[in-house]
Amino acid sequence: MAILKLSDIQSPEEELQAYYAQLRSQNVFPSWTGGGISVEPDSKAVPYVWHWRDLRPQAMRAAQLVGTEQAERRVLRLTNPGLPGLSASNTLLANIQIVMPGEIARAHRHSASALRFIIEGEGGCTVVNGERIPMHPGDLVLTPNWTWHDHVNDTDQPMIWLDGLDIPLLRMLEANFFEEYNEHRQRVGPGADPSVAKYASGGLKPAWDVAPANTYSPMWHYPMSQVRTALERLAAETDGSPFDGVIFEYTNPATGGPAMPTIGCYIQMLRPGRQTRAHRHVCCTNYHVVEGSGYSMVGDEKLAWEDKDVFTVPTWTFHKHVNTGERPSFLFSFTDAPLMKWLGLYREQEET
Ligand code: GTQ
Ligand code: FE2
Repeated sequence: MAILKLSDIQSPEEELQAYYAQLRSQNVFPSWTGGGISVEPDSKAVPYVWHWRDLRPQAMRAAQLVGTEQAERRVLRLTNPGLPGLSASNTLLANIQIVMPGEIARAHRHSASALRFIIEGEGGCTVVNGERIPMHPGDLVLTPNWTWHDHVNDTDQPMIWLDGLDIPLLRMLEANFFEEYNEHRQRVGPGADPSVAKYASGGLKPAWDVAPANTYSPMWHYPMSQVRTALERLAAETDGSPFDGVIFEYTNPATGGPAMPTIGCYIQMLRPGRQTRAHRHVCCTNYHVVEGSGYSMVGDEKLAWEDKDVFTVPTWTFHKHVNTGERPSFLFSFTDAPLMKWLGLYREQEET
């Protein structure tokens, strides 16, 4: 393309357009024409709910169509309609993984941090750096940054869980590494559930223990049996937060900080008939309905949910939760809030 000489141009508009064309050819962009700083976050992601009644049959179908030999991981990636083909939320994936009886998902590690929240199946396991972690519904299992992990289903029922990963964030940071283990499975150490034995006794830890100076929690398993007891004990004492009801953060027992540097994990209980006040904050959040029924108002959308559904709240979007059922509702959620807080970017605002 011949570039017009500025001296040949008559109208100021033509001159400007010719100037922009010149800049483009030099790989320079006139910043005043767009793409600058917005007044507040404007997420491309939209409020959305995926229903378990749709997801479960498709997970079973995946298990018929694709073997764990063919797929490094046989997972269904939930994709936000505002982020087509990408991820459930801006920084964090929410995936459904199924491992059938007798199958294994082979050992590997990656710089992406991951969590698993067990939906279905009793007693399969994830092996994390040689520790065998049993998986039961409602359990949270961490496979943090660069820990070896494989999943083994030696039961006679399918194991299905929700995966949360920070892969979109790491892609943006260009920090994704991945490595295969030299065998399909890790050798498993003798402990039944060592990180639980060491750290899950709330306020107690082994006196000799020097937790490794990692950014992530040394406890990799938060069993639902303990979490439920703790929630019920807390609910007997307090209404909790006006915005979230009775809510716990899963913490790193060595520091009191978040479970992983890029992913904060929470569980909350909403009493029957209760609704929370609306607020918004600078973090995106994916929710999983452990049990219960109700809806959440997220921006202008009413997201109706029931047992095992997954829904997403984009960053800086007002949301409130309503339990319409006769049971308490339990919501698990994971967010990029720890990252925002460390970066000094976190804000919260109540809807007025
Ligand atoms: O189970 O190791 O959903 O590596 C995506 C990537 C799960 C896993 C996912 C993974 C895994
Ligand atoms: Fe993995």
